[in-house]
Amino acid sequence: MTYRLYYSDGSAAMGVRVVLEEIRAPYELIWTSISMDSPRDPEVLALNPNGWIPVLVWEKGAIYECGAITTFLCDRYPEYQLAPAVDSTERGLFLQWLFFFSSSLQNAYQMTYYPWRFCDSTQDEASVKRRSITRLRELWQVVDDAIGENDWLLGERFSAADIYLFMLTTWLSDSHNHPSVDSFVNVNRVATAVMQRPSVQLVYEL
Ligand SMILES: N[C@@H](CCC(=O)N[C@@H](CS)C(=O)NCC(=O)O)C(=O)O
Repeated sequence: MTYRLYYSDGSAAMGVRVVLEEIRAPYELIWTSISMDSPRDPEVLALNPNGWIPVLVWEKGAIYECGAITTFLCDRYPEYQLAPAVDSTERGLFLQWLFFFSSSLQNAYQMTYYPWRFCDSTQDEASVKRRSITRLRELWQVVDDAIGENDWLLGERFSAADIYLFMLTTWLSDSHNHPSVDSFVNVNRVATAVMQRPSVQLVYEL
């Protein structure tokens, strides 16, 4: 079967696409606008009422949430070893980072990009934005400290959590006053290593 991925450049769908490339699964991209100037695609809204991408369609339905799709695909294709097996020691750590990325880091990014969604009045937007930029720095520091001298997030083995980490580093933006990825040397080292993978080179056109 061919997966269908609702997709836009620069979005969280890119990480899922890298995973699809890694597992060599056939897929079709459904280009979707996430511009603030256009309404959300009714097709996406029907599958994800939040209007967010990625959404992955497979033979038995559709899934949204980047971390869930990533885990789903890794588990379906264990031969590619992108996630530790359910009963392995590193499984907990793998899930920990995926959940942390989607619940904390991604949320901090959302607050910096769309501050108006997180306050009642336009006067408060600047404050939300300032605080969330600080939060972004704090959260990346947690990741940086946890990596320490390890090669990857899980220590010695590469996993899809590193792909997710790489994707999140690409969202750091000077124009939003985000910290630079260079401020987090361990994160930067892992992201640079992920960047060498052919799947990432293809999806990110590096
Ligand atoms: N928690 C969701 C967040 C997805 C998300 O924020 N997607 C963005 C693109 S990176 C989006 O679709 N934005 C459109 C909007 O917020 O209206 C996930 O991990 O899949």
